[in-house]
Amino acid sequence: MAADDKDDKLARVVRSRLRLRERFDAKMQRTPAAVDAAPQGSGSANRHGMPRLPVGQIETQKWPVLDLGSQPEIALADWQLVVDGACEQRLCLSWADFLALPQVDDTSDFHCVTTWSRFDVDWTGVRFADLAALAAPTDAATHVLCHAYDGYTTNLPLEEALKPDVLLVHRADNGPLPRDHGGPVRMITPQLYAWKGAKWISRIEFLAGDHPGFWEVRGYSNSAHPWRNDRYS
Ligand SMILES: Nc1nc2c(c(=O)[nH]1)N[C@H]1C(S)=C(S)[C@@H](COP(=O)(O)O)O[C@H]1N2
Ligand SMILES: [Mo]
Repeated sequence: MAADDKDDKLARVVRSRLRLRERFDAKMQRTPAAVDAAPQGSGSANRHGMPRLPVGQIETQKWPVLDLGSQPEIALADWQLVVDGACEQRLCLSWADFLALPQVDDTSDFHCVTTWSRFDVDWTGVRFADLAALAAPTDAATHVLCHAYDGYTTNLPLEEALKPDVLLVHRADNGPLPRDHGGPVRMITPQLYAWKGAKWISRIEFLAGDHPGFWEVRGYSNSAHPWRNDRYS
């Protein structure tokens, strides 16, 4: 790529990131996790000021597997992640493209709606916010619908998806993300119940409105805030 192109691209990504922050910062400050004055749970506060163990949860050292009955096997050579919909720049990332994006390590807790929580999972991956800046969602975009290789879908408002601990991870506990937990790549949403994080993620679709995903149309809560027992709708 010519140096000018590279500068242009970087300038566009920086602009896009600043615009996203401008558009969604206020909304982020109004999400359930940010406005909950009396979050329910036990234990000392996590880094977001929430009680470590959300109400109704039990800590487990194990890592149960939950899926729809199939665990797709995707060879890295065939893997791709599409980012499309209401955005200026459609992306279709190969495995090499994905690994070339800025990688972050983060440790966060994992809360499953079926009442188990796993503390301190070490993750490595790409921030959703970085991918979003590359794709540059249009001014109309308000939500994403995440699609997975097993046909699963789940929806998120952008003010949740853009939180800095929302990652597309390919490593967990210092090893490659195991296939049963969504490898090669899954999303994680540490401030929401874990069903909001699509395993075997294949496509992130920006939308100009909300579109409930697989569990959201089957009675799970759309907002999924663990510190309010916000499990079902
Ligand atoms: N593609 C896909 N992603 C998914 C699911 C699924 O069935 N398919 N289950 C969700 C649910 S209900 C939970 S609790 C978590 C479980 O993740 P784990 O199996 O790694 O514990 O993944 C979520 N993501
Ligand atoms: Mo779940």
